[in-house]
Amino acid sequence: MSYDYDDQNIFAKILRGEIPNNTVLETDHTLAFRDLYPQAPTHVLVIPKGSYVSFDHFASEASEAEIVDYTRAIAEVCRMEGVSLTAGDGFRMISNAGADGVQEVPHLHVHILGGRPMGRMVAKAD
Ligand code: DGP
Repeated sequence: MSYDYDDQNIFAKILRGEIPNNTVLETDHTLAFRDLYPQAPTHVLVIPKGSYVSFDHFASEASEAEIVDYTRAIAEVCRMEGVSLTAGDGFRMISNAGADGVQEVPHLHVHILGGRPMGRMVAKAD
């Protein structure tokens, strides 16, 4: 079975410049921008420019250049935002996938959250 990518998702539109974003960092293969509905003092979304639905899709099919670029960009965002362990007090990184992961936007993104203690890792489902 292959991964199904919907190119009408909101982050695909951001990548095509069809809707605006508040960019934090752009590299060859990666875009980082502020979440529209921040849940912490730092809340940045980091996405690959390639068409990947989820982290497992990216990890299995992206090129090594994309994977290196994406991983390094995440570290750079943490440093720039002052939440890395070299520059601050830490962060939480979340990547939701699919229905059980409660993923709203079907383009791979990691949330970088910081600037306050994040509390428990996972809330109990109802
Ligand atoms: P997730 O549930 O992991 O798929 O989170 C999607 C996140 O995307 C959510 O925190 C809100 C954010 N978001 C949704 N639409 C937009 C948008 O148009 N611009 C930005 N910057 N963020 C958005």
